[in-house]
Amino acid sequence: MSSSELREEGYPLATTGIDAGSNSRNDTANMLPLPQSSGRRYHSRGVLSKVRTTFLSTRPIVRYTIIFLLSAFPIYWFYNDLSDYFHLRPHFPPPPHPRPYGAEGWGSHSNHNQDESHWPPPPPPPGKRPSAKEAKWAARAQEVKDAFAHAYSGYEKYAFPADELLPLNRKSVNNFNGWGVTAVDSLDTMLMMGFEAEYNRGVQHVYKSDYAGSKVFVLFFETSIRYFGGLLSAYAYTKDPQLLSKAKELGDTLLLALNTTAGYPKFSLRPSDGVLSTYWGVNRVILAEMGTIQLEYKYLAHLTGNKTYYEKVEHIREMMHAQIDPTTNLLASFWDYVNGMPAGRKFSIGALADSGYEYILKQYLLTGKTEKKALEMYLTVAQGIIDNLLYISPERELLFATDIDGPGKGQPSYVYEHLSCFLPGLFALGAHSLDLQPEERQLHLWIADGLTQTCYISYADQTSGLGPEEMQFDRKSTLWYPQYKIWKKSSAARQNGALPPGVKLAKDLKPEKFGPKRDYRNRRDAYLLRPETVESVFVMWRVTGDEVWRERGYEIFKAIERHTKTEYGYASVSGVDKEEPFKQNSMPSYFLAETLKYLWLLFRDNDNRYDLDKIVFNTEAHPLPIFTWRKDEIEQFKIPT
Ligand code: DMJ
Repeated sequence: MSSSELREEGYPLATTGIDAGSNSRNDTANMLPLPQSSGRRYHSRGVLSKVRTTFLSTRPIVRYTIIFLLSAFPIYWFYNDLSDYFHLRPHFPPPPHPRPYGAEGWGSHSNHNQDESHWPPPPPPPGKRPSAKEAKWAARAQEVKDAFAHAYSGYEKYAFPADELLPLNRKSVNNFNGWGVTAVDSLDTMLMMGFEAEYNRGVQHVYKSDYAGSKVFVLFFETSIRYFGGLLSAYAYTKDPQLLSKAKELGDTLLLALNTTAGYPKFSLRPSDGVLSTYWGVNRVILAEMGTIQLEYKYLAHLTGNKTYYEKVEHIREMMHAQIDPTTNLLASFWDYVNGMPAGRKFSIGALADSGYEYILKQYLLTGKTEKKALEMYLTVAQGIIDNLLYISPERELLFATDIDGPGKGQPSYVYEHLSCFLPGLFALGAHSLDLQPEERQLHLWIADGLTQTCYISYADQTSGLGPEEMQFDRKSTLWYPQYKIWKKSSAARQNGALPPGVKLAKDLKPEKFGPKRDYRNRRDAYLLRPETVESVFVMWRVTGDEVWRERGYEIFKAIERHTKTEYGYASVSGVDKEEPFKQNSMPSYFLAETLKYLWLLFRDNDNRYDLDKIVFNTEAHPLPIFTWRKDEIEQFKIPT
């Protein structure tokens, strides 16, 4: 911190020398000159001998008490001040103002937003005695909560206020701007799980952070989803005006990155002077980066009434909508931020594109199903995915989503990424919340089911029980949809409870412990503590109510506990098909923000605060409350409904 920042924070600054402040000079000028050193020594010797005589003349008990107090003080002082200075222990300042808390983290709040004043709803009233089954799931939810406590306390103790904990040697790393990403990313999880003291310490850090004046290059995408989304979600739960103002500061700062000809964001920006920088090559931006800001900015537009937020991100959605590839009905992975056009013919649902698709449906849901253009767009690209990206493996009939590249309908890579395992959750969410024809709804649900089964089995297949980062499927795998259509016309489809190819009953989905029989090989055998599979497992449980999803989620959680837990936190691993995977020195903030949150929600019963009809999770699992555009917003922002 610079000295001016310290002064603004209200810290008294130490002063030195001639400039040490007016008093010191003037007071000295008015005093009589003292005889120099000798006088002072004489004076102190007299005082000291008096103290000594008095001290020795007291009773021994008094003497020992004084000696004890004098030696205890430096220890106390060291512990309270110096240890803070050297970060030997976390600093726990008191919260600025008491926050209202209900039984598990939140309760009533001011009606900043009239139309969301019903949200979050109060915690459910204590019910009847839990059944054995309910008690089992409550105990499992508690295990996840304990895991969060372990991860966060390690971070807080050894890494805060840096970004992430290095879980093998209890060091820290500033890999996301140095603004304490784990603390900010975890705020709403702490509110949900009821970690009040930890939340209060984390939010203090937010108040002190200077986003707009930061001189480091910040990553546009990661900063949006982790920090901006995290602040907005914590605000939604607490209605703390300071959080809204920090979210606005950050939102305004990130808008600088949209200063390109097409209005698409560049890869990174330096807040202090607005300098932008690219990463993906000349004039390129990826779909995930331009399409993953609509939830956050639309919510901020609604909170503040500022239409710029809406316009900037809706413009990007419109550009994407207008440039859906007519051959595939998909969105290109690369775009040109000068001419605004798609660049190349790579189509994917994984790393470069994932949340670009996710936000199309979710912005429609977040804004109370009023933005019909977003719905139309989602249905178009969902069909594009079904037609072009879904494949089925030859032996085990595993359904997977891959990417294609090249002219026309392109060539598949047959790679299924862990990152793509969010897709089934999206299809399930669409099937659950949209007004689809029964046949279409069933199709989307089957796709969700089959894809999540593959994501889950990629964990169960491995010796460690943890899923690989990338699966390379057999090149004999074939497009799924044509097979589905054939099956649909067959008599088999008319049997009661019939399932299409790629979707299995739980009893028929068996792990394959011997690699070559799996239909895929591990292309990247790391498990990076990622959430996508448990995210989809959670949505499947919510949408279908089938307990099997919870059991699968618990299996995954146990494998995480077995192989990734360290003394200080949790660690990403490589070698998922080994007895003992190799721990890497990394604990990404999304493990706390997403993975543990989805697992906790999966095991938690009877809590309507997290209904999928009330909230929408941003891509980093930060819940935002569903709202409807008010009449004045529709007029002012010119929202087509
Ligand atoms: C998260 O930061 C987000 O979910 C993002 O959309 C992509 N994946 C990582 C975690 O895997």
